[in-house]
Amino acid sequence: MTNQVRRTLLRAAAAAPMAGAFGFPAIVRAASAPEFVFKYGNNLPLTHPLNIRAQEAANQVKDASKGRMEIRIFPNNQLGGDTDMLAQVRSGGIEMFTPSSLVVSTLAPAVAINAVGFAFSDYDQVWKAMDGSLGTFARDAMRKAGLESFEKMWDNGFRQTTTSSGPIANAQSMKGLKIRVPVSPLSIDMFKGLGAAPTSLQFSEVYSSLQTHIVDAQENPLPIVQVAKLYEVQKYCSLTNHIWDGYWFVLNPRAWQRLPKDLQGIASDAFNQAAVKQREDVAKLNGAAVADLKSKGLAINQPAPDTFRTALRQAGFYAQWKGRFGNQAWDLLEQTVGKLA
Ligand code: X2X
Repeated sequence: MTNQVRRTLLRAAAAAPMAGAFGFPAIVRAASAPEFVFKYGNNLPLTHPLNIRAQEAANQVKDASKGRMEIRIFPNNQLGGDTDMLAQVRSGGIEMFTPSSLVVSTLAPAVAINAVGFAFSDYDQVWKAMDGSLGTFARDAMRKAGLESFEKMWDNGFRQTTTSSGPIANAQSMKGLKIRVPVSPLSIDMFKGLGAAPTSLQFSEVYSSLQTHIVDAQENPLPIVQVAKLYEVQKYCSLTNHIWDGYWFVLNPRAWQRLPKDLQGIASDAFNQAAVKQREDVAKLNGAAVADLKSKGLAINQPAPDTFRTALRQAGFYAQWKGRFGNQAWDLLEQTVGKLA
């Protein structure tokens, strides 16, 4: 029994001196049960800033709502992989989920617009776009596909390439590389455009598929290479910076609409504030990650970005995806990053 439960029981006992051993649990439940319980699933280990800040936000919601609302976190693919959680949050099996926009794009293709290869050059550009009209555009597209979302996006990071086979020095080194990418048509297409042999797998499969050499490479931001311990099953890390990726905090729309306005306000304030702090955490981790991963045995190199962009242009990648995303999304992206195609 936790201290909290013990105290609650004692308080209930004091308030109901006549209750027998049997009536007692019912009184406890009535006194302490939250009116709204939201289950929140994600794909990352508890040590990632996404989980640390989400837990803080959940605590804040519990306090500010005086216990009326509780958010229970299920980290690390406990409820299934991304594809499963995306289905659950749409059906209402869970109320909250943080998919990468790459993953949302299987449902609402235009939402992956932030992940166009080599579009963003730095975080100033990223947050200007995602806190501005590109973010609004993506949230509208998700709403049309049956998902509410909080306003602030959470950071995953600039994606880097790790391999067990050799460093990526330029676009040539991608030739034939067996690389795992998320379940995302954009990622598959981009790596095909670079001449690699990409395979889509959910994140829950990544460590084991690298370990058993089903694939030789994967690509993720450095904090994920750290917290998921991918350095144990990879030798090289090339700072390709090919995609900027972030997490949308999505909600089941019916569960969201059932929440009274005051609780909606408490929850969105808590999670939007937590998102901003989480972005700072990831920035700090990025600053220290190269040294840390070197000390864990990864050989790190910095390829020049130009050969990649050129290879993608020649493969027709930008022209094709401009068509697939549509002019509105593409123009909004180019407003921040400049001409791509
Ligand atoms: O699956 C991945 O690689 C991850 C963890 O970055 C995403 O959620 C897209």
